[in-house]
Amino acid sequence: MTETEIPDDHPRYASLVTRHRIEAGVEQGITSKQGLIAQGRGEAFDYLLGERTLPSADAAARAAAATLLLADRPVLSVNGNVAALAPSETVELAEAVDADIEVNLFNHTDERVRRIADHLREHGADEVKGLAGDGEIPGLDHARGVVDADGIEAADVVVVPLEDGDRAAALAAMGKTEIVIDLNPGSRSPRTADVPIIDNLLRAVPNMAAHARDLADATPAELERVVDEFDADAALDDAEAAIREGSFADGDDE
Ligand code: PTJ
Repeated sequence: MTETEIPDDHPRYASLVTRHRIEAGVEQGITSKQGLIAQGRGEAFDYLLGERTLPSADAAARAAAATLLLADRPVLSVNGNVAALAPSETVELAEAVDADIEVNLFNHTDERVRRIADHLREHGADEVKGLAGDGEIPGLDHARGVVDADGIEAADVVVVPLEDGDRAAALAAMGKTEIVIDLNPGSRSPRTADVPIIDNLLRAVPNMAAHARDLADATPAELERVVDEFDADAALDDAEAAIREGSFADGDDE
């Protein structure tokens, strides 16, 4: 079944579209095979969350948008899963907050960086960083620490969807303000983040862009208030409680 053949009244429509996009990403050489496994983990957590954006995740997306609007050099980091699942949404978010986009891979190959950069350009990106590889995240081995000197290395705020815990910690040690999107509230990366968004990136990225557009005319003081009112620990606890207390009753119709 192709994405256009999935009936949109299918009870698991969103999940089937997501699987299709990840599969297509692997076929196009954009997504790593490990990305399939990561997707499966994410899907399990999303299922337990009820495949919805919790109010606490919406507050996180708003705080993330405010943080990005206040930033001097914001960068959106894109890996093989993000590129396959939400290329246009990522480009729209970058436009809404005036951020750079950088391809940054856990399983780095130059070929995959190039393919992802081309894919993002096909979805409207003007400039895509990550091809220079002339900077580093200190404390990681070379392949996992390679970034662009005028991109992630110089950024003050980075959005790292689906980041691994080591790199999230290394970026925090560099003094970056981190916004992490991850469906697992127990994962080390959202626990390291200044703003953890416990939501599916397919919902979180457009939601951040919508909040950014809504906050476009806010003063710096108003944006700072949005950031200050957000409580990262409470958001993580809320997501964990939703997963632990959630009902399995609605999800058995696959
Ligand atoms: O393209 P690369 O080489 O950079 O590799 C990217 C992956 C994602 C394969 C790599 O970073 C990896 O192995 O990630 P992990 O350690 O498997 O972590 C993936 C995390 O993302 C898990 O906590 C999942 O719950 C979460 N996740 C998966 N899909 C989504 C998600 N979170 C939000 N939205 C999703 N769609």
